[in-house]
Formats: sequence, C-alpha cells, structure tokens
Amino acid sequence: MDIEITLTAAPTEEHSDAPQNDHHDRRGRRTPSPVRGEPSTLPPCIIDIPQPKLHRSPSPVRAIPRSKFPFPLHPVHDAQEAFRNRHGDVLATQIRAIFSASTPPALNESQFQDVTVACQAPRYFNRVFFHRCGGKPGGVVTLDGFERFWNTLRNCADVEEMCFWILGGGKSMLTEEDFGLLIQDVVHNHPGLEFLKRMDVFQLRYVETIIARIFYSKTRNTNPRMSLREFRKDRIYHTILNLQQTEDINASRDVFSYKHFYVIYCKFWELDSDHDLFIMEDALRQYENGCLSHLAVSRIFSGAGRGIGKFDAMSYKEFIRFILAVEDKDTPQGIEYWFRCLDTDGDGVWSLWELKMFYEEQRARMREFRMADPWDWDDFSCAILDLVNPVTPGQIRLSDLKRCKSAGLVFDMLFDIRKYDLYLRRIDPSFREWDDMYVEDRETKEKVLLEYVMTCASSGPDSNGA
Ligand SMILES: [Ca+2]
Repeated sequence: MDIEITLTAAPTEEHSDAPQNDHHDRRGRRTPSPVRGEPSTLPPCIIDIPQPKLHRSPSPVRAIPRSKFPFPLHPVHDAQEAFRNRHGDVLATQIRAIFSASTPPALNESQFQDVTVACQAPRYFNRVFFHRCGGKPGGVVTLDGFERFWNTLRNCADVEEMCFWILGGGKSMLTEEDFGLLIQDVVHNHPGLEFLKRMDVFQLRYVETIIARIFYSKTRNTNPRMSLREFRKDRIYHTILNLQQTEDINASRDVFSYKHFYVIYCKFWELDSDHDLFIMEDALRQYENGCLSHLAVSRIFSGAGRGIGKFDAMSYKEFIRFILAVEDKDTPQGIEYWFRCLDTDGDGVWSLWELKMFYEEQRARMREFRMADPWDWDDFSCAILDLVNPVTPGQIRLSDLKRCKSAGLVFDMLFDIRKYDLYLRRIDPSFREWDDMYVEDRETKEKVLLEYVMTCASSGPDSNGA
C-alpha cells in the first residue's frame, strides 16, 4: 500500500480514488455526471435462456458420508498432493544429504539456507526456520532437531501454510513478536539494506515499522493476532518471496519500502521534540501544520481509532497506524479508523449531532484561514448525506462509508483542513493549470518525495535515532 504524504503546498492525488462519475462543485456538492443516465448496475437480463432439462440418474442414489465440517478445510488439488509428496522420501533424502555433507552433521544459520531453499521456503525465512529447529544465535541445528520440527509441518496444504507454521512455531495465530526474526533476517542480509548495518537504532525502528504496517494492513486490524486466512489474503509469503528477487528495496512500494519508513520516522521525529519516542496530544495537533481539528486529535488519544483504551502519550507504533490512516483515508483500514473516531458515543452510527460537533470546529478554522465561504450546517449536512447516500436516511454507518467511494473526502470535509483545502483548489478551474504542473506527472511527484527525504536526511535524526 502506498503512503500518500503531502510534502509541499502542492496538491497531491489523495482523492484520485473518488468516483469517476461523481463531480463536485467548490463546496464538495455532487453535481450531475457528464455521462448522463449511465446505469450503475448491469441492465436486467431480458433474453429467454432455455432451462436445462433435469435427467434422473438410473443408478441408485449413494449416501454421501457426512463431513465433520460443512466444507473441506483445504481444497484438494494436484498442487497440494504434489507438495505433500515432496514432504516425503524425496525431500527427506535431499535434506539428509545436506546434513551429511557437514562434519559433524549439524548446520549453522548460514549453512541452513540450503535446507530452507530445499523446503521451498523464501530465503528470508531462514533465520526463523533455523530457530524453530532448535538453532540458537551462533549455534547449530542437528538433523534430529530439523526432523522434530519438520514432522509438525507434514499436514500443511502448501508452502504458504508451511511458512505460516514456521513463523508461529505451531501456533494457529501469529502475533507481532512472531515476525521479529523474519524481519531481522531481511534487515541483516538484504543487499539493499547494507547501509543500515551500523545503525542499530534505525534497524530497530525499521523492523518496528514493517511489523506495524503488516498488522495495520490485515483484514481485522483491531485484532492483534493474525490468522492463516489473513496471512494468505495479505500475500505475506509472496511479499517476502519478492524481496529475494529485487536488490533495490525501495523499488517495491510495499511494507518494506525504506523510503516510506524514512518519511514516517522523520514525521514522528519532528513532533517528538524531546525524542523519548512518545508524542503528547499537543504535539500531534502540530501534525502537518495543524491540519487536524482538536476534536479529531482528542478522539485519537481516546483510543477510539483502534478500539483501545485512552492513552496520554502516543508511541511510535501507534503513530505509524495514525499516519497510515490519515494519509490514506480511503483504504478500508483508514475508513474504519476514522469512523470509530467520529462515532463519539460508540453506537456504530454517525448521527447528525456527532457530525455537527466536528463541522463546527472545521467551519471556525475555515473562517480563521480565510478559506472559501464555509457552508452553514444545513447545507453542509445535505452535502455529506448526498455524498454518502446512507441506507437509513440521517444515519451513516460504516458500510455506507465503505460503499460510497467518497469516504476520504467526507473525512477531509469534517476534520482535515489541509486536504479539504487542496480538494477545493483542485476543483477550482483557476488553480487547475498550477495544479497540473505538480500532480499530473507521477515522476515529478516521486522527485518531490525524494527531495523531501533528502531534506529530512540533512536536518533529521542521526544514525543513533537521537
Ligand atoms: Ca454515534
């Protein structure tokens, strides 16, 4: 997932996900689509399709044995069968040969890579695999140690499930700690991260950032544990596998991007003035020149965004979740984060009185910054309801926001004055020409980002993170 950080006063593309056929006037009001009458769904089928005739089988009906589950846990197919066969004699012979080539027949972490590769696990699973087989730092793994752990993997359906079990050491759910050795292996051995070798503190922050991003991106991110289903859906195995195929870790725009990490950490470092790795509420109000309303920041510190208890100081890990949510409000994770923040009574519904509370502060700030004439509440509430089009009139639910495709704009209209101002500028024809110079060319945007990183590098934290 890309992190959209606004680097300069230049507008960005943060609302590029807005619906293509929805057009809004200067106040965000929806205006008719230029494609008039375009249906939102497929037309009803009017072709008379002949129904297939049912044929009774002459053979007697056989009773189908009842299963313990309504459906098989794993679909049986050729690839699965092939994988299980590989767990058998062929692989066992290959692994024994690797161990017997060493005298005594035990492998250190580096030598164990041959075993990891033979088992089809990605290269960067080596350290955690070595550890699961009984290997200590600087120690060795014996064939017995390997076989003891390997036998617990025999029922895995495929290599993805095998890697899940290696990470958790046999647990059915993964925690953030389970990813520690895996990410350390990447940090210590990826050629693209050679420059981090003597920067212990940055290594720690980088590992922390990646793990926080992995768990933020998962389906149910308020649950601190990850299921096999989530592991598969988020394609974590594939992300790790891709790492060994690219030397430039910034070439990928996934959770391992060092560029993203640096921007996130520099933003935190700017606000954490005493560098104790905690940010107070007053400091977070300064984020991006105070773009967020005080009420929104207060709700963040109430823990509402993540469904946790109130906290007085925001940790670096908490800040990562915040910045991902605020810079990419249109993702499912961002929508859920801000929906909970604005649902002040926690009843799962945005009532109009809750929205009014947020808009009153936003409106006062718009006047303070001399932005375009702010609407009065009646016009504003109509515009919001028009944008979201909730199933129940006057009540906005999470499902309404996810469906409407304009959630990011709705959030900006309610509490993010910086992005709302950028939106208003972008839809104003007098700003178009200037806007096009900065945002239409993706390469230009990348350049701006790199310049920002370089600026941060020259004035930001040193290699000790202080
Ligand atoms: Ca509510």
